[in-house]
Amino acid sequence: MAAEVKSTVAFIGLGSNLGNRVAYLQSAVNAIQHLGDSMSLSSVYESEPFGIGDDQQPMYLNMAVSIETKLGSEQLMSELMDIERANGRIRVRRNESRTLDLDILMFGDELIETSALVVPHPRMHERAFVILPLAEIAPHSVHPVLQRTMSEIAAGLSCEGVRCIGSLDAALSQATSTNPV
Ligand code: PH2
Ligand code: MG
Ligand code: MG
Repeated sequence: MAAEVKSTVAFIGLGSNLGNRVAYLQSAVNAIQHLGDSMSLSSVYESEPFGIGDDQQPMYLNMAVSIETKLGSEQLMSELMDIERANGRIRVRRNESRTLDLDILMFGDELIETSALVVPHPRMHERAFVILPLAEIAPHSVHPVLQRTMSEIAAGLSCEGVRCIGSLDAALSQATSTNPV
């Protein structure tokens, strides 16, 4: 009998601040769905670009998803980078505006530190635009380094300037609806 391939619950942060941001998030969700089972989606949050030092950048939309996947962490990252590229992501400079950013936030309780990938995401616990959506879909998940739950981390962050705009479906219908005459 073939050995069972183990599944891991991966948490992925999605971000977009260029072009039709909601459409890029939806496109990413559709693609990520094919990488595993039992996907959960957070609401969509809007915030100013954080920690970039360029106040000319457009506002971000962010959300988080979880997926139970049989892929390994490096394979998953490579699939996510393909999805970024398929959605028009061009990498020139660090922290520039992007159509789509997909980050592995946590991969089960694994600690990964290679030249290609650092998990848990080293700055996730400082960023309300990451932790608020994560605390929504996984309030009791424990950060494998800090040993605190997502709700506990969220409670210690200032959420000022991070606005929940509702579900992805609701955001999509807002973005495409026309004003009645
Ligand atoms: N991503 C960054 C830097 N700053 N700010 C917000 N609001 N949302 C992001 O996704 C984001 C950011 C680098 O990945
Ligand atoms: Mg990234
Ligand atoms: Mg990022």
